[in-house]
Amino acid sequence: MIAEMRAQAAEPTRPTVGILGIPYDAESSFLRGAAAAPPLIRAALWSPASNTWSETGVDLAAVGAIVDAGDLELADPDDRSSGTRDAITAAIGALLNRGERPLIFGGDHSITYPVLRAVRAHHPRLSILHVDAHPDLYDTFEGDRYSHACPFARILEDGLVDRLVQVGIRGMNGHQRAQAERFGVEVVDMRAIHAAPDSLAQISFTMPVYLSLDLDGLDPGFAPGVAHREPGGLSVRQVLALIQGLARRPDAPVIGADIVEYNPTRDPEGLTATVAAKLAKEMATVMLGEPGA
Ligand SMILES: [Mn+2]
Repeated sequence: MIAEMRAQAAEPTRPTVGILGIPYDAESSFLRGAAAAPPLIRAALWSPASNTWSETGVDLAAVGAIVDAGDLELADPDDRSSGTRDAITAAIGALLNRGERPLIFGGDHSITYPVLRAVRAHHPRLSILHVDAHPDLYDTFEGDRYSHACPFARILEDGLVDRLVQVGIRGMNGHQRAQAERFGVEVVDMRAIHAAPDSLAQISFTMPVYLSLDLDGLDPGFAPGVAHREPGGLSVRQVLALIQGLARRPDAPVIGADIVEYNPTRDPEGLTATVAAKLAKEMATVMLGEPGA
């Protein structure tokens, strides 16, 4: 019996993806609404309008691929104190302790800092691939160090990541440029991508990767359901290729991901929920360790 268990433990097991919604938008600086996103992304993900297979041939409805922990119940959705952040860190820590790879539906982008506190505890070597129109590197925004404009400054200050690569940026200002230089952030902005489309395919990692995807990294023509629409962004296909490209490196597994800043109040046709779900399918697939395109 014991020998059998040892033999089973020695088998390489396929990871499981754990979905958790974090319905929190109290750190939004311009327009709240992202707290309502998780159930809508989930509904789009399993909508009968599409099937449950990823583009690279994985059935996400297969038993053991995805477990869904539902949405985090916050004591007070308006609470901007450390209590909320601690609750988020604890929830992700519990998910990681179960051996799952978190796929998080936000919420505004402020959640990524407390999420990374939990992820870092499990990954001594870690890169972040951050897709966004904005670098989110403010030291403080309107007096708030935990604003959704600040999470990557907090992550870097706390040493929660070894390498940060930002893609799709087109909202850089002087302060954030100085922050990017101070922290050694690698910025692949939209002008660079336009000048050399191959630059997206050149991005590669040699350690575990956490993918943080703000939907406003996409062009608002593809994903209008965001608070901070910034024209001139990525196409859905460019982001899909970026995600699928992460499957190329066995030494750089994708160990977690978030999709944040979906704002249903700006998405009357539900188009952006469909985009979020499409990206979530490919994210889950690379987290399962399946070969990419
Ligand atoms: Mn953004």
